[in-house]
Amino acid sequence: MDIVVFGAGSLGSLVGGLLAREHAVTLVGRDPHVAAVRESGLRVGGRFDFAVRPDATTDGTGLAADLAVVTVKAFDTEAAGETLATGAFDAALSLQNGMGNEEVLADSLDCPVLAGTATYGAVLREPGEVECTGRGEVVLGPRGGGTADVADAAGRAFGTAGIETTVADDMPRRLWEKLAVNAGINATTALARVENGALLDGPARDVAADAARETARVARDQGVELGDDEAVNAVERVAEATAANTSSMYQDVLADRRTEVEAINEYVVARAREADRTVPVNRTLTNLLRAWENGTVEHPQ
Ligand code: KPL
Repeated sequence: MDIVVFGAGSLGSLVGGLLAREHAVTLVGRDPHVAAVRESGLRVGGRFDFAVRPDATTDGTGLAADLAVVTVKAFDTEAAGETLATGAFDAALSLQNGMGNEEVLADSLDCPVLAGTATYGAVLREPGEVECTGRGEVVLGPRGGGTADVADAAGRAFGTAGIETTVADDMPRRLWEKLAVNAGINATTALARVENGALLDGPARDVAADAARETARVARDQGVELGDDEAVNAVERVAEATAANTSSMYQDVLADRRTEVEAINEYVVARAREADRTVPVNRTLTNLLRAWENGTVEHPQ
């Protein structure tokens, strides 16, 4: 399959590297990473140990492929959709944190857009080198009905590349469960400056569990059946599988970059407000991250 991976950050580089073992992959990202991949290939270390030579470019316009896998930060989704719309794809798949990314992509793209979640741990160690810090899984499926064959084909492409993949027909619930995982893990690890495994015991554990429980309650307000215990168990499962990982939000804080708090904890706060529900833990996490961004990041919004 011809696959474009749009967003060569940590997760995009890991997924792109794994896919490149079986498929013709083009990574779209930024220099100096793209320049290093073009010159010497992409090394995938940590839980894997191999090197591949995918195509790599900083210019995502006018590309064509069977599948576009979108791995950019949630706040860059609209721009990604507009750039991908200048090319031609049979299908697109969002593998991003936060909610509503598929809808944003579908506004720009003519092809079917699949929803997806990924719980692999990944850290870009240096240009041209990504480390897999935890084997998780990819879950993907149609956003609504009607694209099951497209989802099956994408699932097969991921599966043959050795990526643990489930094709699901209940993506709204899966996306809320992943939101609960990110609401629990990302802001907590970023603020406490700890790796994901620190949430398995110790003082930050309750913060993560409470943020996940609040998210599950808001999911139920939205008509999605996600139990409190399911959400907390999902946080624990992912924290265990990615114990050695620096969460993507902690990586952002370490690099003084804008975080995805708006698409994660702040999204939970906004949906809760609509249902007259208070979510104090998500609100506190949001406010602390926002305060840090306002004092550190040049243009947080
Ligand atoms: O999605 C992640 C992230 O860091 O953004 C997890 C799965 C929590 C891995 O750290």
